Amino acid sequence: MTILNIAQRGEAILTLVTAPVVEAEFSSPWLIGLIDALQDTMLAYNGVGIAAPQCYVSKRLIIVASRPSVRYPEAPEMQPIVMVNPEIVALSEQMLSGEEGCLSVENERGQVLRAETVTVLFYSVEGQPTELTLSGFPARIVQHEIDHLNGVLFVDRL
Ligand code: K3U
Ligand code: ZN
Repeated sequence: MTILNIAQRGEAILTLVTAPVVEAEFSSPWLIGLIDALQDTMLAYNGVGIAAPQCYVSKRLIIVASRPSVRYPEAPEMQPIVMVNPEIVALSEQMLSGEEGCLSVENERGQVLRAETVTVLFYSVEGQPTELTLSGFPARIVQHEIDHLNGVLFVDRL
């Protein structure tokens, strides 16, 4: 098990637009090891998502792992989904405000307006493309994590 350090608000790494994972990196031991370590780190810090730049790796890679909790009792239980080079290809016009927190912003939560439904195109660790439509809390997590890939924190949206 590898627990990585989490960058905190104010650190430059969290403000960068990250680089795509390139073809030669798919299925590589480096990428597989990074995904394992991100997953271990997300679980260790009780997160429902994580993005590579939060762990000082400026690459377009996120994990989304919705589950019900006291704050989000209606959230669906999902197996963690690894998304390499995720791109939002459609957003609903319907917007929803909901509470967010972040492992990179200690002791702050806020209401953020997000699209209720998103369609996201992403690649698996092997480079297999998938398009997925998510609504509600999982859609919120995807938008929050893709923001991290573009150097944006939820507090920038308050
Ligand atoms: O808000 C958090 C939470 C933890 C357990 C159950 C429900 C919520 C912890 S913060 C979190 O999980 C972020 C992860 C981060 F920092 F990597 F982005 C993801 C997130 C939480 C809430 C809304 C949207 C995204
Ligand atoms: Zn975050």
